[in-house]
Amino acid sequence: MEPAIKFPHRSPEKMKAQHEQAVTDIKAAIISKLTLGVGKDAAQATERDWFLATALAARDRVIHRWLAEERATRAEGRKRVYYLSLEFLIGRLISDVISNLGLTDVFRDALGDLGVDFNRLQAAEPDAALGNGGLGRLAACFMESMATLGIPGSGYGIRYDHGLFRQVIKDGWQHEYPENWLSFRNPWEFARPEVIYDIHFGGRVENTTTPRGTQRAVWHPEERVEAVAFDTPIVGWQDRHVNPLRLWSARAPDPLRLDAFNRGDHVGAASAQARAEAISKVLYPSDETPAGRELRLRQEYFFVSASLQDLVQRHLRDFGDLHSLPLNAAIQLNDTHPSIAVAELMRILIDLHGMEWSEAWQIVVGTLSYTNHTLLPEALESWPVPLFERVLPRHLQIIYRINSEHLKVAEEKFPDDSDFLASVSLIDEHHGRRLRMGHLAFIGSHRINGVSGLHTDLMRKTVFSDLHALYPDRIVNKTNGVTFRRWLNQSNPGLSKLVREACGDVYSDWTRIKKLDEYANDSAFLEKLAAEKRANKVALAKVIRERVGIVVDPSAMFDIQIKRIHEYKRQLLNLMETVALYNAIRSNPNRNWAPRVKIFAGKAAASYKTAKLIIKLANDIARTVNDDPAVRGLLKVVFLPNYNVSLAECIIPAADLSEQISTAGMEASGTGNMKLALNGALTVGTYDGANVEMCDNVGDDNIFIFGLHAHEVEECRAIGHNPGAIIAKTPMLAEVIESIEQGVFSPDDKSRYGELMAGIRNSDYYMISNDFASYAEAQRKIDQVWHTPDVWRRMCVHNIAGMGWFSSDRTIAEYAEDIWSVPV
Ligand code: 26V
Repeated sequence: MEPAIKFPHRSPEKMKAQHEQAVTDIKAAIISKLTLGVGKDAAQATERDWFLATALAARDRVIHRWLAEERATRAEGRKRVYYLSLEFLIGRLISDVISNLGLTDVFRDALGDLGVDFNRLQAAEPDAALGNGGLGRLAACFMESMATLGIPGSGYGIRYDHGLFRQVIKDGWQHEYPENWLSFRNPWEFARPEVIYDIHFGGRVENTTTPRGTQRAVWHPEERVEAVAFDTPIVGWQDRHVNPLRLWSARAPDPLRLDAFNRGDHVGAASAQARAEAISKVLYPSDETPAGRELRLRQEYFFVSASLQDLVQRHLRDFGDLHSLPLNAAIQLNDTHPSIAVAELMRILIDLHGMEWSEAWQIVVGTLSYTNHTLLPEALESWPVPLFERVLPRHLQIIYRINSEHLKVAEEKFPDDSDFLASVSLIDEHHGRRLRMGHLAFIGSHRINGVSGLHTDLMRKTVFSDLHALYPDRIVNKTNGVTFRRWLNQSNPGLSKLVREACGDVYSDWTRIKKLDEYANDSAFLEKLAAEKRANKVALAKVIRERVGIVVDPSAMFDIQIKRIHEYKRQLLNLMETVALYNAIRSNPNRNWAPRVKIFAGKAAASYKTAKLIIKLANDIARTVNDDPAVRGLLKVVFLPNYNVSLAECIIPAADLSEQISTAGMEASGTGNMKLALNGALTVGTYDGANVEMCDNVGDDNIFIFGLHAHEVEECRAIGHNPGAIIAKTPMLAEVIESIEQGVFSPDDKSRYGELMAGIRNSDYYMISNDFASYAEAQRKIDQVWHTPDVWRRMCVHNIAGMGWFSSDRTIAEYAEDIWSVPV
C-alpha cells in the first residue's frame, strides 16, 4: 500500500505512466545489482540472490537523502540524540525500507515482471535478531520513529556475529542453536573501516601530581581492542529523514602473532584475536560462569567507550568545545547496560580533556538520561567490585569519587541516617560489595524514566524510592509505543488499507486512527474487518500446518500468547486454564463451547530451567489435547517454535485474543499488548504495565481485565499468602494441578511436573492460584462475547481506534520534549 494520495493534482493516466516508468527503472536497477553487485545471471539467481540485488537497489534510493540529512544537521548545528542500547531487535528490513520509501507497489510489479514473487523474496532475508525481547524491539521501533519525526538520532550498539539463538523443539524440549544472520552478506550495512577506536581494558592506574600541584590519574591498560563501525540507514516514513544505526564490531589490533605461528603454534598465535573478537561474537552470553560475566562487562564497556569517543569527536569537530555538549547532544541509556557511560564520559572529560571534576559532572548529568525497563531484583545489574576493578580500574576510582560526592549531598539532605546512606550508595555492601549500575545511571542522569504509568509509579515507590527522595524531579514516565508502519502497514496490509480508507494517513499522524470509532456500528465495515481477519487466520493456519503439522480451523478463536517465556509472564496460568477447559469440554462436550486454538510462541533463556520445563509442558498438553477425539473441533493447542520478529508479523494480524496476563506489578510495560490490539485482537489481561493505559484508551468495556492489582499482590505477599487454602476452595484448579502432577500429560515420565506443581501448592510466588478463578471466569465471558460476532467486532474496532496513543511517534515526541530538548 502506497502513502495516501501522494500526487493529488496528477491525473490517473499520469500516475499510471509515472508508475510504469518507476517500474522500468527499478527493474533495470535490480538486474544491474544482480549482475554487478552479486555476480549472477537472472537464470542462475537463487531467491537469496534476488533478495540481495533488490536490497541493494532499494538501499541506493536511501543514500542521497541520508547524506543530505546529515549535511543539514551539521550545517544547522542541530542537537543530536544518541540512543545507546546493547540490543536492537530489528527483524527484516526490506519491507521497512521499501514501504517507507513509498515504493512497495513499484518493487512488487518490477519483481513480478522479472518472474520473482516479492513475498517469497522477503522471506529470504534473515532476521537481524540483535535483541532478546521487548527492550530490543523497543529500540528498533524508536529508531524508526526518530527517523519518521526527523529527529537527528543515531543508534549505537554491537554488531553481534550471532544474534539471539535459534530455538528448535525436539520431543517438546527447547534446544538452542547459533543464528548465522551474517553468513550470506548483509546488504543494508556500510562497513566503515576508517572509523576505528581503541578500547582499553585492565592494567593499573598511576596517580601523579603535576608540577602545578594538581592530581592526575594515568591509566596504563594491559589490553587494547579495536572497535570498527558498521552503519545501517534507518528510513523514516515517506523517506522524510534517514538516521544511522552504528554497530561496533570487535577486532584485535594484531590478528596473528607471526613468531608463534612460525614456531608451529597455530592456535596460540591467534589467541589474542579470539579473545578480542569474542566481544562481538554473541548476544547476551550466558552469565552462569565467571568468564561469561566478565565478557558481558567487556561488551558493555566496549560499545559505550567506542560510542562516546565517536560522539565526542563529532561534537568537537562541529562545535569545537566540550562545554556545550549538553546543548548539542542527548544520550539515552537503554537500561543499565550502557550505564558505564557515566564513568567513561567523566574519564574522557577529566583525564583526556583536562576538565575540573564539578564542571565535568554537570556536563555528564546534563547530557545523559536513563530508561529503566524492569523492577525484578534478579534483573537489576550489579558488578562484584573485584571483577570490575580488574577490568576497569580507572573507572572504579571515578565511581568511588562519584559516590563520595553523592553521599555528601545525601548526608546534607538527610543527616544522620545511615540506613538511607546505605540504600542510596553506589556500593551494595550486603552482597559481597557490588556496584549498583541502576544507581550509577540514576545519579549520572538528569532524567530517569519508566516505561508505563504504573511502572514509573512503582519505580518511585520501590527500587528508587530513596534516590527519588533525594532527586524528586528526575523520575518521569514515558509509556512505550510501537511503530504502526511495521506493526500495521507492513504486517497487515489488508487491515491497513481499511484503516486508511476510513481515517487517512494514520502513519503520519497517529491521532487520526481514533476516527475508526465512528465505524463501530457500520455493518459493511465490520464485515470487511472480519474478512481481513479471516484471511490472516487462513495464512497463519497454513504456517502452523507447515511448521508443526497441526491442522487448525480458521473459524475458531485464535487465542495468542507470544513473548519470552518467563514465570512472571505466566504462560503457566494460561496452560493450566487450558487444562481446565480441556477437562470441562471432556466432561460436558455438548455445551455451547467457543472453539479455540491456543497458540504459544516464545524462547526461554538457555539457562532458565523452569521456563524450559514450561515449554515442554505446553508441548505435552498440545500433544494430549490434539490427539484426543473427544475435544476435536473445540480445542487445539499449538506451540510455534523459534519465535522472532518475522513470526510475530505473521501471528499478530491473525489474533483474536491477546493474552497479557503477567502477575500485576511485574511487567514493566509490554509492547506486544499494543501490537495485538492495533491488529484488532481483544485483550485478556491483568491490571499491569501498559494494560492499565490500554484500559483508559479503549474503555473498560472493550477489554477483559481480571486478577489482583499490583498493590494487592504486594499485600498478599506481605501477609504470606496461602495457595493451599485457595486450591482447596477451587475444585477446578485442584483438578488441574492433580492431573498435571499425576502425569496425565507426561505418561512417559509421570513425575516430570511434580516439582513445578509443588511450587504452586507451596509458595506460588507468581500468584497463579490467586488469579486462577478470576482468569477462568474472564475466559468464559470471552466465550459469550465470541458467540455474538457483532459485539466482538465492535469491540475490535474500539481497540484499533484506541491504540493511537501507543504509537512510538507519541512516545518519541515526549522524550524529545521532556528529556532531550530537541524540536519535533
Ligand atoms: C531480564 C532478566 C535477566 C535475568 C533474569 C531475569 C530477567 C527478567 C527480566 C528481564 C528483562 C530485562 C529488561 C526488559 O527487557 N524489559 C522489558 O522492556 C520492555 C520495553 O520497555 C517492556 O515492554 C517489558 O515489559 C519489559 O519486561
